[in-house]
Amino acid sequence: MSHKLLVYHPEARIYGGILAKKLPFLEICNASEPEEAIDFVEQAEIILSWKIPDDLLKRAKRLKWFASLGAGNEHLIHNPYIPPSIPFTKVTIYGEMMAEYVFAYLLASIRNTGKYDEDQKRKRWDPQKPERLRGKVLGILGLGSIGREIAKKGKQFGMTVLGVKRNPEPVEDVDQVFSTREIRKMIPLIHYLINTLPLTPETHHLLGKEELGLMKEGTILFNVGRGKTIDEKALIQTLRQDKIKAVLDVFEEEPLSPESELWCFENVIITPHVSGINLPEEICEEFGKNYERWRRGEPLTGIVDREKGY
Ligand code: OXD
Repeated sequence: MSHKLLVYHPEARIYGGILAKKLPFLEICNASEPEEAIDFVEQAEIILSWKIPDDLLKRAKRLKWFASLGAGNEHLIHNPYIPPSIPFTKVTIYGEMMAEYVFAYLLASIRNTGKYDEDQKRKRWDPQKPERLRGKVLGILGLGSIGREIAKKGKQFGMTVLGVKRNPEPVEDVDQVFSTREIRKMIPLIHYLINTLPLTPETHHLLGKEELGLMKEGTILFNVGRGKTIDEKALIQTLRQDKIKAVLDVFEEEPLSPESELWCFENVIITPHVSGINLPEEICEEFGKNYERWRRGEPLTGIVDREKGY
């Protein structure tokens, strides 16, 4: 039986093209603008999208599955046009590539790559010893698919891995799991703090002045989760003291305003929300496997828990 899939995304044709080859029995409408979807949406049983106008979504009266193209779905979680009775799934493949991002900057920092680049430009031979990741303490906020992949890589580098999780049960590759309430106990113990948290009412500004003030001298803070989980004003104040460093991929407002003081710090690296890359082949592979499960009536992977908010 053929099912009707609406792919709504600026790159819908790329996604739809891959899916048409993989799942030839699907009837697919690829749309980047509402006008392209308006006739099809009423028939659509599955929508694959991340940002879709309400005016379009509300017409999807036959919707049986909303498959998000993103990992964080705070903007969709309470959308009244995605009924609670139908599955809502998220992409869960970002862990490996986001771990690559984190370790790219961790390794560059520990092995002094910036210093050697500068030395080379000046023809300077200065064998000042770099450090090692082995033995360093990594603290991860959020132990979902992304946090767990970062933990796994941390263990491979011989690091001690600590983590914060809403329900602090044991997690593979994590030496000690703290509850969200115990976050202040963990922060002073670590060399690197990696924030992978989704945005929910509980995580909004979870890292504020006090938590940031607990970081020991030289700690590097990474934010690859959501900008609003860190109080940006408090972060700017902390960074002014030049005690910690930060690698920031997400911000309270994106794109980051040219007026933001964050651009001006020497102890900050800024990247434009690229730690998880939308790779259509990988995303379609995950969707395709889920579609087969859906067709067979089996439980789907990546179900969003709408109570928890992620
Ligand atoms: C996401 C993203 O998919 O941040 O959540 O890109």
